[in-house]
Amino acid sequence: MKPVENEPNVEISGKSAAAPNSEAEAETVESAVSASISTEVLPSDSATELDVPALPTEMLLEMYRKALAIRLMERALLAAAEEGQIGGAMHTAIGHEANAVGAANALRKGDYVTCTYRGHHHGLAWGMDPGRAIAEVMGRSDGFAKGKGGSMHFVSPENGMMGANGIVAAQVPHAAGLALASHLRGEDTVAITFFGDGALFQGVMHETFNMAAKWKLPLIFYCENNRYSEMTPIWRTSSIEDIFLFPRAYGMETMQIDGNDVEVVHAAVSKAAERARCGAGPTFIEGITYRLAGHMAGDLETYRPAEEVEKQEAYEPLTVLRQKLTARGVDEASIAVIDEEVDEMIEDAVDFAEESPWPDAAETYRDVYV
Ligand SMILES: Cc1ncc(C[n+]2csc(CCOP(=O)(O)OP(=O)(O)O)c2C)c(N)n1
Ligand SMILES: [Mg+2]
Repeated sequence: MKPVENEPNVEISGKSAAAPNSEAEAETVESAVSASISTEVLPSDSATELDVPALPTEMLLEMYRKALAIRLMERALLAAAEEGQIGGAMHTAIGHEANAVGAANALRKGDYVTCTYRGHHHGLAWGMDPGRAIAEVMGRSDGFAKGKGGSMHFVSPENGMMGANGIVAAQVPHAAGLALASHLRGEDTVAITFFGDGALFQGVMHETFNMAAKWKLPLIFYCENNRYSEMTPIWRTSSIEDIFLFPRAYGMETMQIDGNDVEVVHAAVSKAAERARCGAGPTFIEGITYRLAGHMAGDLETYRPAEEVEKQEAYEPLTVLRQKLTARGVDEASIAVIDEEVDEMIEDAVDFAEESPWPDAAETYRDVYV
């Protein structure tokens, strides 16, 4: 087990790097910024050796289209939030796209997903329509939950998207419930649950690890390790760097992979799904990734240096995908055509959402359990 490296000589006080979101507080986190996360963009030496078959070019093109749609939708949502069009907190998954797209393509229609408040990418990867998705985040009546769920409660059961959750780790036992239901009904449906590195230290994670491993539930635990919990770098919260080693204590198969490469994610999730469907139980996957935008709309990002973000931008999911496509003979012009089509599709989706009416006041008490 590897201890956290590069642990900087920063005194941990009550006022840590966890609350640096105002100019006035920026100074207090200066020391933390100068000793931010390791800027490695790839998994550590402990990364799992995985057989990664090359996916057909047609599939890669579809994945590129989807990942780009997610990216452009997220950028549009950030802009809308800045214009004051979105109520409440809004977190984007800019930089995390490959985790969602690679996983969704490795699973079947009908397989379930649950995720964090940073889950728009999972929604789109699971087939949610961008126009209705944006409408939901904007609180409009054409949204998937009639505008009543918003970003933090992104949900679309008809697409297998069983819910985002604003409570860190709460979506994880929900997925175990879905996996248990599938098991009890004798179905071969798999559930996958996405969570962040920060969720790993919630008690409910460990209760779920134990139960899922003991009952051999058809469940995939997928940690999108972006190495920050809100504004706190991972070295402040974890005693070891390779967090995929934690669930091994529960007798679970684990993998640490490159979460910025759709083919690697696809290979890992395919393997985990195969195990789940044949009754071999859950698998824990740690996808190393990076959040290129702030933790949420309005984040001043005073807790990390710009150079760190720049370094990660050189190895982000869309760049990796474009390089793969070029290496397989897809020319720049064909990629530019896709870029234009997806751009237009997201512009239309934004227009649709903006034109969608506000929910009727009478909706307030509908769909509410008493
Ligand atoms: C139970 C609970 N505690 C604290 C919070 C406040 N909070 C919101 S996001 C977050 C950080 C989570 O980090 P991570 O799991 O790494 O996910 P990321 O945001 O990096 O995707 C925290 C602590 C919360 N929402 N729920
Ligand atoms: Mg995180």
